[in-house]
Amino acid sequence: MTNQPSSLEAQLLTLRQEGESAIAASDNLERLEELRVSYLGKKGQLGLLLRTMGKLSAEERPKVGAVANTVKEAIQTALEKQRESLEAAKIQAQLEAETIDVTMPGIYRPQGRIHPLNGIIDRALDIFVGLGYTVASGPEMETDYYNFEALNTPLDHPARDMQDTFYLPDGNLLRTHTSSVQIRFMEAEEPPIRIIAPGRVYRRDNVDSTHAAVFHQLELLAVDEGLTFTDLKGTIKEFLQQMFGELPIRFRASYFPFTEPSAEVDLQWNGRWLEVMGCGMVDPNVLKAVGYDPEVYTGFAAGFGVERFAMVLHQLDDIRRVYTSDLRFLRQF
Ligand code: 2U9
Repeated sequence: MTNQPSSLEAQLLTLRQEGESAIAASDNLERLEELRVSYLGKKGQLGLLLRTMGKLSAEERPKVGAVANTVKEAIQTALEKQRESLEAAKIQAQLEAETIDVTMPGIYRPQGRIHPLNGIIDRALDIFVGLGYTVASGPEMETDYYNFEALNTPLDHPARDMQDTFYLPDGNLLRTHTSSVQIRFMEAEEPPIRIIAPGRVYRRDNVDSTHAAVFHQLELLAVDEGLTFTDLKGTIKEFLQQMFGELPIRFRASYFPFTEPSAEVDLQWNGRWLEVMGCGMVDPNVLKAVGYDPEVYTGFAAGFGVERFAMVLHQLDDIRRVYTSDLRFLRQF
């Protein structure tokens, strides 16, 4: 029996010192885990020392046992403390590496704009989609049948003069209106139909400030049981009001081969009557051509020139301005 600490107690205290300094010196979480296993693991150094406790006297054993507990707790505390500080350092390093300098100048991207023609088309489509219409499209190269025959305009019809176009060597042509889209749609589907067809069309025309050989049209078509001229008038009134505002409009009798009766629509714009659209009830011959029974179904149709709308709404003096891609002009929209 001696008051000197047993050699086991000394070894335990040395282990504590070594452990604490090794833990404090570890600089990453993987190394820290290795140290935990090495000191406190099943086959760790502390366990190894404790296995020799059996050799101690009954008097020494509880004392050394208490020391062993403090050593274990001290190492555990040191591990915990170091883990917290390593984790905090890791997050800090990540934050620093990923820092965004909000004062850095941005990458300049020139802002694009909507072309005035597309602007008109977009607005018109929005209005008609709001009225339950869907958008349809078709080829710009057409057969004589879809562009003329099916639209009640046979080869000897006088209206062909006004819609002279560009003919291809194979006998096909460049469409003079988007009405051929509606014929194709009706052939493929059954009523009820509510469609709108925007697109590029062609005319053999002398180019001047109000005419172009290539321009854009937007046509609508509704076919259903019981549609009347009143439905046509209401639809056009709603459309023109959303497009131009609450202005007076009037319907004037007119003629188109594919509608009967037909009308031109005028809008009172800046105090003057301005012709803005054509329309009519779909001719029974057109319904027959696509296999619909005109005794069961009626339809109405209307069309307008996109360039003309753009010229009115933006006060343009010359149709050619919308084709020349002059940025000084286009930047104004
Ligand atoms: C089908 C049946 C009938 C479409 C219509 C007009 C009247 C019209 C012009 C306005 C100015 C063309 O751009 S413009 O030159 N359009 O006046 N269009 S009725 O009638 C149809 C369409 C399809 C199956």
